Formats: sequence, structure tokens, C-alpha cells
Amino acid sequence: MTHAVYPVPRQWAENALVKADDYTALYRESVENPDSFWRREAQRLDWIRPFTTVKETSFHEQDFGIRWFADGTLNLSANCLDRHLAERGDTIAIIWEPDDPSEANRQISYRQLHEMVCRFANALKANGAGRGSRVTIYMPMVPEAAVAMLACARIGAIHSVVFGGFSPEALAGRIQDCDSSLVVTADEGLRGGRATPLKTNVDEALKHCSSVEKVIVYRRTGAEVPMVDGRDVDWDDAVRDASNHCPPEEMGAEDPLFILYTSGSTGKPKGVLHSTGGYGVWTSMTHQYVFDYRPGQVYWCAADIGWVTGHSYIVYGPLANGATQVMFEGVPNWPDHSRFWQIIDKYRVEIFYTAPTALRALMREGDEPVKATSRASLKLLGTVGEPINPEAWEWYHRVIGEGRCPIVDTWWQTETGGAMIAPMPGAVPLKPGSATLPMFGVRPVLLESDGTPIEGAGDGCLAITDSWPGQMRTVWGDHERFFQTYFTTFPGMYFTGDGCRRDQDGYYWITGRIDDVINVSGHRMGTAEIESALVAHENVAEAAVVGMPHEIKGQGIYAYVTVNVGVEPDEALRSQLIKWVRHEIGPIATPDAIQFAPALPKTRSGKIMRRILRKIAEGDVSTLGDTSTLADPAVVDRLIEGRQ
Ligand code: 6R9
Repeated sequence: MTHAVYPVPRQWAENALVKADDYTALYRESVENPDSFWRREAQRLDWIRPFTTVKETSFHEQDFGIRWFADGTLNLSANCLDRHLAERGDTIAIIWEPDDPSEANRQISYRQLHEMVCRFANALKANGAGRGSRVTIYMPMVPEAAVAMLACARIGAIHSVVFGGFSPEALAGRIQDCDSSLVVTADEGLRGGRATPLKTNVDEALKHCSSVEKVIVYRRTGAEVPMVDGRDVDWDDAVRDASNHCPPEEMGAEDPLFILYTSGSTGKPKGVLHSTGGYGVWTSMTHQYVFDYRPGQVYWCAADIGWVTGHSYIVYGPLANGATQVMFEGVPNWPDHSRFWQIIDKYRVEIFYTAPTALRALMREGDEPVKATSRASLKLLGTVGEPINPEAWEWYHRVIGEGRCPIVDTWWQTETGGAMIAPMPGAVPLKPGSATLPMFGVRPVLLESDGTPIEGAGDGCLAITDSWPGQMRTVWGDHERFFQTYFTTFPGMYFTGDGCRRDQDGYYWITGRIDDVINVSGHRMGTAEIESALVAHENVAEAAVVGMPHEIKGQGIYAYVTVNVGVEPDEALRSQLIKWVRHEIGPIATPDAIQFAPALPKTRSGKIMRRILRKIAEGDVSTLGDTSTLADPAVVDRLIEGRQ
């Protein structure tokens, strides 16, 4: 197969932070002599006590462990704020653009952000939080969300941000799992002109959570919300008398920074735990090199703070690098489809980072809403979250960037902390649809499913053979699950769960998840989670969920449902079940199709054959493969007839 190749534009080749030769030499050093490479890179952070050891890691069962810079101490909030004050205290850190363009924006300098964080850190302490305690943050996209995260980092509390689109049930599960003592939320969130009742959701969730003692409520819309006496505190009241002086806590490099829940192929969501030192070095380094970031440039990552992209590339990476960034509360298609491009013009954004699903949705609206804007400030574009189809890549490149801006397609995961496979724009020629080449320190391998390594060009399971500083350190409360999930499929390696192809030039092409995780609009959903929500409904006997191709979302959710005896599987039940799943997990888990199935295809040992269900959902029934191991092969014909 031949693919378009976009060479590095001359200006980029000459002026980039990392040029082609640098990339080759530094990559080699990073894998051959990681200690010297990382000892130098880690100097990008301010350490309180310098580290003496660098890399102490093993993926093998007998001496399994991941430690980086372990005897060093630092504070990441100080790295994101205090150290910038002398030189760029008055530089704007966050330009906040509200959902409604007619509402006033906010521009917050590093000095102001520092003061907001110090005050809120003292407020957290006054409400019982401290080193090691867990604070759940359930907030809309307002600067106070970042303030809450940095305030936790400042006092050594571990934040757990829960995306504002999750339901009270999903929020409760995440609060219970890490026993948060404090929740930070807002009265309401605003997106696309619609309000989300965040505080009411928290009240609902807390009926099932005994660990929470305090709730701090930021007033976003001013809506009337019930406040529980002795438990609920107004944000403004909490900070009003708080001192603006709050010395940063001295944290060990391996002390936990945050927990972020993510869906896996089995069981309930896992609390991915990231460390302080390694994560700080990794997010700062990748942000600088992948986006070729120079102080003074306006950068915009359009992700939500509830996902890892928001953690790494809105909060920790850019702020550690002293960046000026846009933070956007709203959505790409409201009030109209030019919203993103208008914001780019309004603030002269140079670097823009978003997800393929947003691009595909906007592409469908045609070029007019784009052409109505200038976008002359743009220099670099980025994508993340799912594979980008070459068609969307070309549109992004040709129409949005007018052929002038390299596109950095960044492959990474909640577990990896930051970009793992991504082009450095001044060093690596681009191929639409490929995340290109590995980041410094990243050693990818492709394997057959039996573990045989694939050399050269080929297609297989993507694993990483050695540790990198931004790697997650454990699953909160379940270290054994961490080891079992990631290091046993291919012993001695980190297994990503993704399939991948490598071409003759050594470029990586992520083909998507090969486990039971589906990627809906760049959001990870465990099929098991949706299945357990479905079977929790009184009329459902059994459910199996698979991904299906979806033009905009990348993947859609296709659910096979077997109802209880005596229940009529009709349209009313179908819409009831869709509502039910939204209620149990949140709108992002809304099934796109529900097929009522009299029975599911199972092996004789009772295992559901998902491969067959996937094929039927994809509408590809000509290649169902071997069905001879099914207990009742006739089930398949009935499923094909009933396809939605
Ligand atoms: C950062 C983030 C991780 C999964 C990952 C993969 C998919 C992410 C991608 C990509 C192809 C890219 N993914 N970036 N696939 N190209 N550039 O998205 O983290 O939410 O944990 O999702 O997303 O399948 O395994 P997370």
C-alpha cells in the first residue's frame, strides 16, 4: 500500500526545537543510556532535593517495580506556578472562553493563578484535606477546576477528577473506590447552552458514600442548589478568609499525584495512579517537544479536564512550561459550527489540539463554517484519542491548516501519562493516519498473539518493552490487578490493549483496541461496564455489548439483550433501556443500537463469542469464521435476521 507522505516543511526543519538529526541521536541515547538522558531531561523541573537515582524499573514478576528519580523531592504545583513568577508573573496562563460567546471571558496571569491556588489550597486544608487524602473533583471546564487540581498537588492531596458527564451512580463508584473525604463541584455546568446539574448529581451520589465529609461548591451559573448544613461549603466563603500564602508540600518523586478512573476490558473502572516526579518530567517534556512549544505562543487543547488529555496537556504539561493557553467551556458546534475557528481567531491560537471525532463532526458541515474564519495564526495542529482516518486528517490539514501546519497525531493512554508515539513536527515526515515514531525512551514492539515478536513490517499486538517516567504506578487499592492487567499477557512487557501495524519505514499505525474496550468519540468504554448496567435492569436476563463502526464517533455501542421470560421485547423497552444506561453510567454510554436476542452465541463452556457478535454488528456476516465450537450454531442465523 502506498500512502501520501508530507515532508517536514523547510521552516520547521530549520527552526524546530528537535530537528531530524536531534531526534535520531536523542532517541538512541534515550533507549541505550536512559540514565544519562533522563538525568538531563529531569532538570526541566525544579527539585527541592535533587535525585541521585534515575531509573529503577522491572516489568518481570520476580522483581516487578517502577520507580523514577525516587530519592528526589519536589512539588508540581510549585513547578507549574511559583517558579514562573519572577520572570513571567504577569504572563497570561489561562484565557478562559465561556460556553456562551456573549459572556465575558477571563484572563488569568501566572501571579493570579498562583494566588488562587494558594488560597484554595488553604481552604482545602481548613476543610480537612492534607497529604495523602483523596479529593474528588467533579467540575465543569472553568479555571477553578485546574485551581482545585493544583491546590491538591500543592498540599500533597491526591485528586481524582471525574468527568462532569458521568452520572451520580458512576460518580459514587469512583468516590467509594478511593474513599474521598472531600468533593469539589459546581452548582451547574454549562455546555452548548445547556446546564448539567452537577451539585444535584453529587447530592444523589453521596447518598451512597460515607467517606465524604465536605463538599465545596463553586458557583458557575448561580442556580439555586440545596446546601447541606455542616457538609457543604460555598467556594467563595471557603477562600474569602484563606491566606494567599501556602508553602508547597515537599513530595517524594514517587508520591502519588492523582488517580484517574478509566475503563478496562473487565470489571469496574480502574483507578490509574500517577506519580509526581516521573509524570511531571514526562508531561512537560512531551508537551514541549511534540508541540514545539515556545513561551509566548498561544496554545489550546480542546479536551475536557475530566480526561487524561486535560490532566497532561491542559494542566501539568503546559503550566510546567509556562505556557499561555485557552481553556474552553463549551462545544464545537454551538452556537454554530465555526465556534472552534472563531476562538482561534479571537486569541490568535498557534497550536491547536483536538480529537478526530470533533473533526469528523465538523467536516460533515462542509467547509463554509471554516472559511468564514481566518485561522492565520495557526502553526501546528494535533489529534488524540482514537485513530484518525486519512480523510479527516487531509481535511484538517488542507482546510483548517490551509496546508501550512504539520499535524501531530499523538498515540497514548491514561496509563502512559503522555504522548508515546507521535511525530516531532520539525523532525519526522508525516503520513496521514499514522502516529509515526516513538517518543524518547519509548520502546514499542509488535507481537503475534502467542507472543512471537514481529520484526520489520507487520501487524500485531502493541506492547512496550521498558518503562518510561510517565508510566502509571499502580491501580489504586489493587496492585495485583495492575500487574495482572498489563504485564501478564506478554510477560516482561507492558501490554497496551491496542493493535498496531508497522510499515516498511518503521512508522506505527494504531488499528484500535483488541480487547473488550470500545472507543466512542475518543472516550474509553468497557463493554463489561455497559453490560452490567444493562443486566441490572429488572427485565434483562443477559447482555453483550460490542463496538460497531460509526461515521462520527469512530465506534458506536451495539448491545445484544436477552429479556427475561414473559417480558415483551418491544420499542418501549428499547427506549427504556437506552435511558437506563444513560442513567447508570452517563450520556457517553448511550447505546446506538439495541438488538433483542432470544439467545447469545456461546461456546460449550458458556463463553460468549464476541468475535461473532462484532461481525454481525459491523454488518459483515460473510466472514463469521469458525462457528463449530458454538453450543447452538442456529443462534447465529437468528441474530443475523434480527440485526438492527
Ligand atoms: C490519551 C487517551 C487510550 C486509547 C488507546 C487507543 C486510543 C488514543 C490515539 C489512539 C489511535 C491515536 N488512542 N490516541 N488510537 N491513534 N492518536 O486517549 O487516553 O482515554 O486512556 O484512551 O485510545 O486505543 O489505547 P485514553
